[in-house]
Amino acid sequence: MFEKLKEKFKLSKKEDEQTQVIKEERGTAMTLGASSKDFEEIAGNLKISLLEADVALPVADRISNVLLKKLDDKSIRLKGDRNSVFKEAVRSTIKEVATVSQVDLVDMASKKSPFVLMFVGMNGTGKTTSIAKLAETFKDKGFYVVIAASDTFRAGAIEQIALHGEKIGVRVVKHQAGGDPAAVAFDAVKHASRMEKSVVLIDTAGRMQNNKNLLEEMKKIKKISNPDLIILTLDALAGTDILSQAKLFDEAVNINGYIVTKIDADAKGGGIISLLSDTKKPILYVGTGQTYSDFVQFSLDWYLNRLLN
Ligand SMILES: Nc1nc2c(ncn2[C@@H]2O[C@H](COP(=O)(O)OP(=O)(O)OP(=O)(O)O)[C@@H](O)[C@H]2O)c(=O)[nH]1
Ligand SMILES: [Mg+2]
Repeated sequence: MFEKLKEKFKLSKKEDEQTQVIKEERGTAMTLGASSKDFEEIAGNLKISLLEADVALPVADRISNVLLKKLDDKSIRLKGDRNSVFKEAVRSTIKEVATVSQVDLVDMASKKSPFVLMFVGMNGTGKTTSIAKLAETFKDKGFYVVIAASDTFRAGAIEQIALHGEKIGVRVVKHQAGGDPAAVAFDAVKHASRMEKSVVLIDTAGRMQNNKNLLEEMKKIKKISNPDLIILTLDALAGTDILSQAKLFDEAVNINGYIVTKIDADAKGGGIISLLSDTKKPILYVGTGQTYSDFVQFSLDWYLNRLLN
């Protein structure tokens, strides 16, 4: 990932001139000694690379401006060769615009029972799969997990989540297909409230931007189940579109955090940077494949290591 970005850490000068770009300062730290023109070229190249990696334009602008400022005021003083200096410059710049305070779901769940999470998102973004992965995570930590099969809309959805429940060994509360999804969520919360250390994961139907009925239904599920957090699943492959999805769902039900799925299949990786930088809401987990264990608690350092190394 970010192959082009790595390429563009290089200045267009000859190698012997380039070594002049870094000069030693006080015998220990290196500082960048290139001209403003070089800095503009570096920041401009970074912006192009970010756009190619699916970072949204205003966010790419913001990041390249922050980098330019850091280079200009020489606030970047790092040890190492030129490439690692630039890499660290890019890393610290992205961190400056994309750091969001992290939320630990397991920790939150240990403080409140039942801990209720409602999952929303567009069709096929990975709600059901992520719920299964999270169910296993909570079960492994000793929680009593209840899944609410509140996608009563799509044919086969109830059977799909019931099968996951069977495989993982957690309870799935379900009604018949076409039933009221809010009633299913209500029953699941009621059942869980009789158990200690319990977690409720509410699966919901996938909805498109233009589907008013399903958007209204989502608000009703929220009202009746009163979730502690509403989590939006986003498919990394949607690229820059994930920002508009995040805004749409946030306007409808107020999103608390994200799960970004399919990052194993996303060669670009920039959508996550836009999402964090623009919305300042946390990414809780990322999906890295189709099996239950392909699920990683998100941290920006982990992600940047993946992108830049
Ligand atoms: N490679 C990969 N595939 C994933 C990941 N998460 C989910 N999938 C796949 O994406 C497809 C859709 O996943 P679902 O969990 O059914 O998505 P959904 O949001 O519940 O879909 P609807 O209920 O139809 O709205 C399935 O084939 C999953 O196996 C992931 O992290 N990586
Ligand atoms: Mg589903």
